[in-house]
Amino acid sequence: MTQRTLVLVKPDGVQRGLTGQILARIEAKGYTLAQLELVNATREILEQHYEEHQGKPFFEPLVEFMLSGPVVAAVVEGDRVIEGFRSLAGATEPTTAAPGTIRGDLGRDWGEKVQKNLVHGSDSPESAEREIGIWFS
Ligand code: DAT
Ligand code: MG
Repeated sequence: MTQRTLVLVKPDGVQRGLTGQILARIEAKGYTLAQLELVNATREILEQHYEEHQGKPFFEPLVEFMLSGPVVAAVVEGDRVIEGFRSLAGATEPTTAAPGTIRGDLGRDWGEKVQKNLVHGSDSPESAEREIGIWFS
């Protein structure tokens, strides 16, 4: 079942010079980069993108973090890519994300109110289509 997912390399990944490594892992896994762009997010984009998290204690720190520098937005294609990229990314918390995953290998906790965990990946086909529409309209 060929799918599309939205992947973001978050500002920490771009600032740390890890974009190439992260995209290389996606390509090495066999997925296809269908669209790719370096973007300065806006508050409006982020409030839509993270609407499920509005009202949570980390929401404002998350938006501020995502506004702190450019992000790389990509549409990635492949069979079961939504699940596959989430698996490649690892758990939300970089401290406990499994070694071998992007977050587990390249991320850590920085003692801040928001987890800076390098990447975003859509969590369902519905989220993927919604998020692709926000970032690539
Ligand atoms: P994911 O990015 O693994 O899908 P999520 O959708 O639950 O995780 O949360 C979005 C982002 O918000 C996540 O990548 C990092 C941050 N975040 C989530 N839960 C958090 C928490 N309890 N404390 C700090 N930051 C958090
Ligand atoms: Mg999520």
